[in-house]
Amino acid sequence: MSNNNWWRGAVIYQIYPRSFKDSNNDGIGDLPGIIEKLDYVASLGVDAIWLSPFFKSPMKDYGYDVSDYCDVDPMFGTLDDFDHLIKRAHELGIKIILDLVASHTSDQHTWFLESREDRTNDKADWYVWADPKPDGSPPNNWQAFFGGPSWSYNVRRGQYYMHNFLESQPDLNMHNPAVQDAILAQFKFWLDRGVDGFRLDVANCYMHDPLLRDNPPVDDPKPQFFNVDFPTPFTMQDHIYDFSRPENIVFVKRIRALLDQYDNRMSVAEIAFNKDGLGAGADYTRGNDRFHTAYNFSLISGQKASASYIRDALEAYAASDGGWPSWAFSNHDVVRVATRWGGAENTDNPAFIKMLIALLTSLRGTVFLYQGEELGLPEATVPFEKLKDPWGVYLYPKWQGRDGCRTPIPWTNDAMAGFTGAADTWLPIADGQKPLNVAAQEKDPASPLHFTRTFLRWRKNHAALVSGTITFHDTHRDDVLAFTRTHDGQAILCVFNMGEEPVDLTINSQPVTLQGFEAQFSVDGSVAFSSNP
Ligand code: TEU
Ligand code: CA
Repeated sequence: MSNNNWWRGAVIYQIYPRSFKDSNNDGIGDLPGIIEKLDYVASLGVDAIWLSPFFKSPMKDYGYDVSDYCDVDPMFGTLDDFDHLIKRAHELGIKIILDLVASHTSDQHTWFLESREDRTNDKADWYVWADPKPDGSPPNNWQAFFGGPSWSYNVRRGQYYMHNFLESQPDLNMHNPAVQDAILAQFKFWLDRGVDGFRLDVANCYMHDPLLRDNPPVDDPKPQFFNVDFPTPFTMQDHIYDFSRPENIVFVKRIRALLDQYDNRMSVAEIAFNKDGLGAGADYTRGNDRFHTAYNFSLISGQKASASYIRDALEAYAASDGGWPSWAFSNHDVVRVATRWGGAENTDNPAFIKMLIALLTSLRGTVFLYQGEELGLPEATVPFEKLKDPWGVYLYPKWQGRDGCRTPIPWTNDAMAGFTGAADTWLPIADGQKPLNVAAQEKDPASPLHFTRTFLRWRKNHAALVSGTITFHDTHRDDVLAFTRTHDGQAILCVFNMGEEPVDLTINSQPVTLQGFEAQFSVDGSVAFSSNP
């Protein structure tokens, strides 16, 4: 049966393959490990899986530096393993979305190895090359997100190449139509293999400013990311790329046209570092010929659970002329929501965790649940000697980087948490996460894991929660969020108490009583579901 809109209101489970399940005891998760756990994923009631990159890679950015888009890195398995994975997932009714990192490649990709040879080879302008200034310094003042200049010198060509991230992640020159064609061919490889869609890594970084203009200086050295004072005297993005560069949208339309040649495929764009924040991605999703949806950053950057914050983010996006929204509280780049919003007091309060799961999956949009979020895993603390994320190593101790959300999933209470038979893992198993292991939660009917299953099943039977409209209500307090979702005459009042004290209030002239951290759903004036019955 054809359902081109399956992704609207879908719950998509993000798997970070290195840390999900290790099948061959080398301490690193892999595709056969994911296959072993597909029944578990299906049991949650999610619709699809977003797989973070498993392509061939020197792993300088843990897979976001691809050296061959059309092969599986041996660390993760083989193409055969991938075929088994997708076949089994489809049997279980789960779609598979791949993470395509098209803005840059690894410096070990054959395209780059060829491009850097000289100034005249076939791929000479597949990357962003520029001559030094007369004094030998980089062509302009652009700064890389992961620190230092965006330019690295290559002796063979006597030129600099541009990279938004690591020196080992050279930026493709997407202004070159041959490069666009080559990237589209990589998409096609996976579409033909049956994948259901793509998450497009930094899709707004595809096009740089061809005039290579300097970025303006930062007026006052204000924090730029993660409330960390990012050490650069220049704004990083202004002229590197522009969120609505006409050439970028032209390329986006080519990607969409390719997807539209297949049935039921979707695209979700990561529009990162977007200065207009709340309206993230509108330009990229407007109409029917751009991306299907864009991953909204508003709720993964907030520092506490706040009704006004969440409402503002959803209303601001709705007021933009963007397409269907996508929301997440956690991913492999940010502090896990249990810690970020829970703080020291509530991180491990199951009632708080359940309320968050209900809240995320009740928002109007497609929602992304990050592995371990269904368990309520807190952020791990990884000691400096064990940090892997180059960004964290660079900014430590101001910021410990992205490893705290990337530690292995605790499946059991065994020494190695049932993740691996090896004596050591690529990132340590977090002690603080172990008590929340899957086996323990399976035994506890009151666990966040059981709640996730129960709620997602209930949600599926209530179309208003999947695809209904959303209307917010004034609660006059920042710890209570309330909205109604409506579809086909069915209206569900959804109320979330984000504080630990019980509350009594009137919403839409209906009296509502909530326990601490309760998520409550009412149909026709009576409570139909509660996270804290
Ligand atoms: O992320 C882009 C990126 O750096 C942001 O997600 C950033 O972490 C966020 O805006 C902070 O608020 C993507 C991948 O998700 C990331 O893992 C890669 O390192 C990066 O691209 C480079 O490919
Ligand atoms: Ca392994």
